[in-house]
Amino acid sequence: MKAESDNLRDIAQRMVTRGKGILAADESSGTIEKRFAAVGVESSPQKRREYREALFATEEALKSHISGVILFEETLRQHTEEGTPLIDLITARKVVAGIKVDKGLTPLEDSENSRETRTRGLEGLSDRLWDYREKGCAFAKWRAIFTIDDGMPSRRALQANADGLATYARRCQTVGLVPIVEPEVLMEGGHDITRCASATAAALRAVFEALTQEGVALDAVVLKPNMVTPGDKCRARASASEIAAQTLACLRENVPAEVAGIAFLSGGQGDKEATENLNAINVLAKAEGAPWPLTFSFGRALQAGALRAWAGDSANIPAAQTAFGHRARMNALACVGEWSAELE
Ligand code: 5MM
Repeated sequence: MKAESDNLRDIAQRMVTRGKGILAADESSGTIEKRFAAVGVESSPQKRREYREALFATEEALKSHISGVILFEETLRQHTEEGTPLIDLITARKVVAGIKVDKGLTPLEDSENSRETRTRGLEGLSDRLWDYREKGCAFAKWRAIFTIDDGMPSRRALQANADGLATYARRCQTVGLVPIVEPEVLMEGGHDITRCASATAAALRAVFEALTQEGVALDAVVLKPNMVTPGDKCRARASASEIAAQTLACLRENVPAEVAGIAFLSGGQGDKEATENLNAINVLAKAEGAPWPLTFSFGRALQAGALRAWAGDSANIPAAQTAFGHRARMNALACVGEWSAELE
């Protein structure tokens, strides 16, 4: 029988298979409500099931371009009309299923700045992890966020969130689940790309220090960071090649080579924009070398077209699947630096 550590490494390797990426479909109730409202759909358990079932049943996308799917807890309990658990649609296509296990954000205690947060969810986590594993999950996800502004991210926010991520990651590995570690430096703000690079570096340094102290096996961790970009309100925009150069430099300096792989979040970038940036990162990584696979774990940038095409009408499911399949293929090409605008 394989040792648990070999199993964890195998799962992590599957999650970052070259030429594939992860679908983040783990929007919590509040977030999916906002996403649905943007296309005029009222969120209900039935609508959430219909939409997510459509994504998971997109045969070609899941078989060829998707390595893993992150679920929200509710989805783990949902079934198709025929009674098949939704998670089976994923695993039947040899895609790894995982789950968001954090419980969202809460204001950071003792912080001078009321906008800083830490992530909740450690209480009772180990019991929940055993349960998720039994229900077919092979990995978990925990997201911490960092805001850029005067004095932010503060030392305290960096430390508290890094500690939370490390405790979560250690508990995951003890239970036999691969942790996705997601320290997201938010794109909101007027900061320039250099400021994003220094905040991202500070977040990554704090996270890897905490993971190491906690004894987390880095070869069984998937890192889900932001790309290094200017803030959304910054006038000085950056080209894809500048974003790629800044992102790779920041990762090289702050992410140990043992980490199994890097799966970027999209963070509010447009869908084609995120694909173009991911492609530029991989073109550069091919030229200069990088120790990890560099792939995607997009939510919005993978689903925007599908959501618009579906717009809450079951008659539109084939169109939504076509849109999702296309986006997944474009991002899969970007993971190996083979995307080009003409393919759109
Ligand atoms: C899909 O959304 C995930 C859950 O978000 P909430 O807890 O806010 O509901 C989120 O963690 C997501 O996986 C990441 O932010 C990446 O998604 P984007 O849209 O930034 O690629």
